[in-house]
Amino acid sequence: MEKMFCYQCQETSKNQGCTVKGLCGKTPDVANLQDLLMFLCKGISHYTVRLRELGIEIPQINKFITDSLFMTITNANFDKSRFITRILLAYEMRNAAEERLLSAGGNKEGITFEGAFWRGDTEEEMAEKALETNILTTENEDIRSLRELTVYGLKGMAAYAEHAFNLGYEENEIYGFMQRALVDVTNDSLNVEELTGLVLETGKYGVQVMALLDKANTSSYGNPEITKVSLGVRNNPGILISGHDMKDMEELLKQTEGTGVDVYTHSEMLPANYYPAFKKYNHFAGNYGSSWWHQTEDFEHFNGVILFTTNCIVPPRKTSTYGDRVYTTGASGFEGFKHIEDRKDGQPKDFSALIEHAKKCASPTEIESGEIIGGFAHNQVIALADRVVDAVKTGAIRKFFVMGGCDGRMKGRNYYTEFAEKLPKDTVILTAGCAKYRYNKLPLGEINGIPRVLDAGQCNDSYSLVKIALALKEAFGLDDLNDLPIAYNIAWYEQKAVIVLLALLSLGVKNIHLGPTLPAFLSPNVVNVLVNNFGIAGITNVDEDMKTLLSA
Ligand code: SF4
Ligand code: SF3
Repeated sequence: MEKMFCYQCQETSKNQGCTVKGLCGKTPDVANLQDLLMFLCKGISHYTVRLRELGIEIPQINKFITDSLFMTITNANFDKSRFITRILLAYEMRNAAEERLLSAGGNKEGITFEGAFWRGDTEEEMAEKALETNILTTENEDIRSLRELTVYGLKGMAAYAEHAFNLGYEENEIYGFMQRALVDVTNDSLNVEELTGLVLETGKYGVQVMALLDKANTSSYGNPEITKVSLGVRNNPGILISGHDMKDMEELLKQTEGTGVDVYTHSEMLPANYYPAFKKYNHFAGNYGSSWWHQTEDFEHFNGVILFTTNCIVPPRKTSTYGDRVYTTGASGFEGFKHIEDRKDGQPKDFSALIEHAKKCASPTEIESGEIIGGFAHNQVIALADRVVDAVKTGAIRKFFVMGGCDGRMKGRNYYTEFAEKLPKDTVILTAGCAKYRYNKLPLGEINGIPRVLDAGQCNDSYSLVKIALALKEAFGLDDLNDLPIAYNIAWYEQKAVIVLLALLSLGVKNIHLGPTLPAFLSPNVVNVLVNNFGIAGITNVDEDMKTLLSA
């Protein structure tokens, strides 16, 4: 028997599955503990779904399940001890849900899913159960594929729900869906058609959660605005913040003000530079380095302290010198990195240890200079709508290319750099997510003052791209989003990209090209469903895809 099985990300071994150790660095024990945590979350959901029928919400459980899903996202958390603690907590949550159900007059008849009652306290028992219950035990590959597609969508959804929660925004309807879907993926009576429906429904809630997060971000920090972000360095010591969480960003900026420590963003935190509430801080120094997987180089040169608020963590190399300068918080974790505890009683997180640490560090070594421009989220682009529509009507802009999503290590991802370079000069790239680092520093120029790369923000800001597309549809008086001069050439890596993809499908977007490889968790039949109903396609080579996408 395999030591583990995981095929949730684009870099999965041989594009089939990691069975010995994760290519991401996830060890089999952590992989199995993550599987077990998912198994228990499904078990807890069997009770909460019934509780909800009685009108009862348990906020602590909603939060627990959301956080647990998020923690199992690729590259978020590698810390075995955190998963063991969480599994022990899951038993308590499950007991609490069961007791509440019975005391409210509900019943648990018919709950046969083992995760709703299994308990094993030793690590060995946990590992064994995880292997006995992991995804390979669903034998039918199409059912397995649709179940996992749903669960990965839920993981992405959970990430966005947690960021919104941190800003004081939540919707019980979203938690309700997540938990119902966790139950549905354990239901052996659901057939391929019904599960396909569940996948699409997941996309619908994906739109809802991204709208919620957009509201949370923009109400808290203002609408992103066009901003030139510095890529160089200053002379003070610095803290480099990575991940996606804006509440952490806010608290870090407040707590570092006047300390002589500058704050820089890395990878997916770059869009924090576009928010008015953050731009006002003089010690917010810009962006340092590139997308997540460059961290092994970037962190080495940064010299200061690094804070991970979420994925994507890469285990440091044996020869690296920065491990003791890295901190995690929230859903992220890594054995050997220090962890900053969650907020308690409405108080901010305490970043003082990190700030004191940073003061003792050397200032960052310059690895590049200059600026990049971003901040083209929906509000800003819609404010420019007249110019954009004019440019399309006069033919100055022939087509938009949505090239959002994730970056990754695979060599073939040079495709996206080459694609951006070869795009005709009368085309504009719309982007969100860390995929942009493949081309956002290229001199691609402008069209009538409109940059040829419009960065809307983080992966969750793909919602902005949808809002932009809807506004353009209206401006052009079209009935169908697919009649717009927009082509989709999206890169994926982890599960947030899965929820973004499902959200686009649920909005009726067709003919999305997805690369650099199609997900290993899509069975051939499921791929066929996606091809036949949505025109989904993989990528081939730059010239051919360019021809296809330009003529579509
Ligand atoms: Fe493998 Fe990706 Fe799973 Fe890591 S997250 S174990 S690389 S499939
Ligand atoms: Fe990137 Fe991890 Fe997906 Fe948020 S930071 S897009 S890969």
